[in-house]
Amino acid sequence: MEQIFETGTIAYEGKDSQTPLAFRFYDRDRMVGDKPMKDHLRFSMSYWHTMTGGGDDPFGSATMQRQWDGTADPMALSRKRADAAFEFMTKLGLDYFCFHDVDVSPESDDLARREDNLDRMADVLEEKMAQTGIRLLWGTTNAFSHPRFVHGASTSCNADVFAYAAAQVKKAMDVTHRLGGENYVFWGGREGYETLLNTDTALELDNLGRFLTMAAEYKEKIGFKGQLLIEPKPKEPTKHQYDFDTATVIGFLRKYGLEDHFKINIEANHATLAGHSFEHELNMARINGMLGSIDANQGDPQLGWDTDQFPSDLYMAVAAMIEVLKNGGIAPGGLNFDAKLRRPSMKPDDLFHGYVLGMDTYARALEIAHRILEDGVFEEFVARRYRSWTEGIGRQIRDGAVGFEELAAYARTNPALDQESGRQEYLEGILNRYI
Ligand code: XUL
Ligand code: CO
Repeated sequence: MEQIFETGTIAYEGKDSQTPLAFRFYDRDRMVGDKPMKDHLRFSMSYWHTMTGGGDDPFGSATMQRQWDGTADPMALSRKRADAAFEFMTKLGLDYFCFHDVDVSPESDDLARREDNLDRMADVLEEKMAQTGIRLLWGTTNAFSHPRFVHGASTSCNADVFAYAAAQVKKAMDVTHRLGGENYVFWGGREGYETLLNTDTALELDNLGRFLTMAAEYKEKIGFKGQLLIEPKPKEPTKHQYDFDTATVIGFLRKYGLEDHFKINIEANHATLAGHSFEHELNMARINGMLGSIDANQGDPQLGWDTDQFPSDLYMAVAAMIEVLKNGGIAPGGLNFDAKLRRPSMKPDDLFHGYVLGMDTYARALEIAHRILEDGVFEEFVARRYRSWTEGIGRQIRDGAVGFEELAAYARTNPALDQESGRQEYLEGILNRYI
C-alpha cells in the first residue's frame, strides 16, 4: 500500500543515538524483570488526538497539516484515517489503540445511519487488525460533543437523552466486543452540572448508577469479557463532574453495588486537575484493587485545564511505574497516550516526535522503577517506620483485641512518646540518585 507518512519505521538506537527520530530507551523486547518492556507498558494510540484532532482551541481554528485534509466524503475520510492510523502504529511499534465511535466513523443525526457507519468502519478496522496484529485496548462512545448531550448523557434532565446515550453505549460495546477489545471505557464527559439552581443531583446520580448497572448487565448478556472502566475527571467540560477522582468513583460504585464490575482508568492530567498527584490516584486505585488502565499524558503546572501533553516528566513517570509494578502490572489495561501536540507543532512528523517522547519517557521510568523496587530501599524504610504495628499494642489494635478503655489505660503508662523523623529530604535525595 502507498505510504501516507514520509517518516519511516522508528528503530531503537540506544541513548547516544544522533538520529532525530529514534527510540533511545524503548527497546520493546528487552526484558525488565520477568517481562519484555512491551508487555509491561502496553502502549496505545489515542485515535482522537492522533487521527482526528486538528489543533483548534477556543480562540482559533485547526492548524494541523495532515495528509488526509481535503478528503470531503466522510466515509472516504474515515478510511483514509484508518490507513494512516495503522501505518503510524506499525511504524512506531504501538501494539494497541483506543477509540470513540466518532473518531473512526462519521457522526450522524440519524441513529440507524450512525450505527451503519460504525459497522462499516469496524469491517475496515477488523481487517487491518488481522493484517498487523495490532489490538484494541478499549473502545468507547462519544456522548459529550453532540448538542443532544448539552445537559449530560445518562445524567441529562431529559429521559429521551438517557435512552439515546444507552443506544450509543450499546452499539459501541457491541463493536468493541466484535473487535476483541480488552476494555470498555466510560468517561463522563458531561455527567456533571453547572449550577444547583437548576439541578436535581440526587436523581442525576441515581440515573448514572442505573445507567452503569444496565451497561454491566448488557456486557454479561453479550458475553463481552473486557474490563469496564470509569475514567475520573474533576471538571471540564462541566464545572462539577460527578466522577471527580478515584476515591469519589470508588464510593459511588460501592453505593450502587457496582464495585465488582468496574475498575478505574486513571489519566495523569485529570489527577492534577483534581489537586492530586498522578501517583496518588494510582495508589488509591491500587490499594482498593481497582487499578484498571492509564491515560498517559501530563498537564502544565501553570495552566488550570486539561492540556493533554505528551508525558516528558520523568519523576512523574517513575512514581507512576512504581505503582504499576507494585500492582503486578497493568494488564488488561495499558498506557494509552491520551495526548495531543501543542497547536504550533503542526507537521505530520511532530506526531512521531510526540509518541517517541512519551514511549521513551515511560521506558526509562520502567527501568528506574524496577531498580528502585529491586533494591527495596523505600520499602525497607516504610516497613521500619510502621514497625510499631507488628508487635505490642499496635498488633493488639490490628487484631481487634483492645478498645478505647484498654488504650486509655495503656496511654497513661506511656507518657513519653518517642517520635522518629519522616526523613523526606533524605528519601528524595535517594530517589534523585536513581533518576
Ligand atoms: C477527556 C478524556 C477522554 C477520555 C475518553 O478529558 O480524557 O478523551 O479518555 O472519552
Ligand atoms: Co482520557
